[in-house]
Amino acid sequence: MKGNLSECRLYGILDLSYVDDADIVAVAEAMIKGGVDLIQLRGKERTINELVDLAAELHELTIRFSTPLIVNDHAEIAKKVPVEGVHVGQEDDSIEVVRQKAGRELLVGKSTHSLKQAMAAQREGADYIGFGPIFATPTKPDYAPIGLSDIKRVHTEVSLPIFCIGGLSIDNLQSVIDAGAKRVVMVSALLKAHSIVDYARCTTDMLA
Ligand code: TZP
Repeated sequence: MKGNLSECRLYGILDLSYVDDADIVAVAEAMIKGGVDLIQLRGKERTINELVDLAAELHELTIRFSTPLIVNDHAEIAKKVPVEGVHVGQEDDSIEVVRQKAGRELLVGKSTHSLKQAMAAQREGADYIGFGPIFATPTKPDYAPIGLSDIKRVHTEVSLPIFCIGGLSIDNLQSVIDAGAKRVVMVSALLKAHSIVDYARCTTDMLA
C-alpha cells in the first residue's frame, strides 16, 4: 500500500450515482493518474453483492498502483474482497464491529459532522476521519453544512488524518486550505470534471 495515511492529500470517492458501472475502472485509473491517494467505492442504492462484484473489479486495478481501496458502509465486503479499508457513518456499525466483521487488519474511517463527533471517532479507534459537509452538497443533501470555522480547531484536537469533505471544488479549495485543511475528499467536482486527471492534478498541486 502507498505510504501511509498521513501522506495522503486527496481522497476520491467513486460514487455510483455519478458514474456508470461500466466506467468505474477507467474513472479510477484517471483518478490515480491525477494523483488521488485513496479511492472509496460508494453505492448507497446498491446491494452488498453488487458492491462486492464492483469492488473486486476495482481492486484488480487499484492493487496494481498500490492505491488503497476503501468501501463505504459494509464491512461484509471486506470479508470477500481484499480491499484496504472500510468507511462508516455515524449511523453504521461501530469501528469495533467493523473490525470484527472484517476479521483482518484494515483501515477504518468514520464520517464526522462536528468537533464533538471528530473527537469521539478518535477515541473510538478510527484510522482517519471525514469532516463535513463543509459546504452544502447534492451528494449528501440531508446534512447541514458546518462551514469553515471548526477546521483549525479539529486539527488541534484530533491527531488522526482529517479529510475535509462536502461541496469542495477547485473554486473554493483555497478557502478550505486557508481555514486549516490539509487533506480533502472530492466527489462530484472531480467526477464531473472534463478531465479527471487534470482536475485531480490541480487539486493535489494546491494541497502540496
Ligand atoms: N460526507 C459528507 S459530505 C459528502 C459525504 C459523503 C458528500 C461529498 O460530495 P461532494 O460531491 O464532493 O460534495
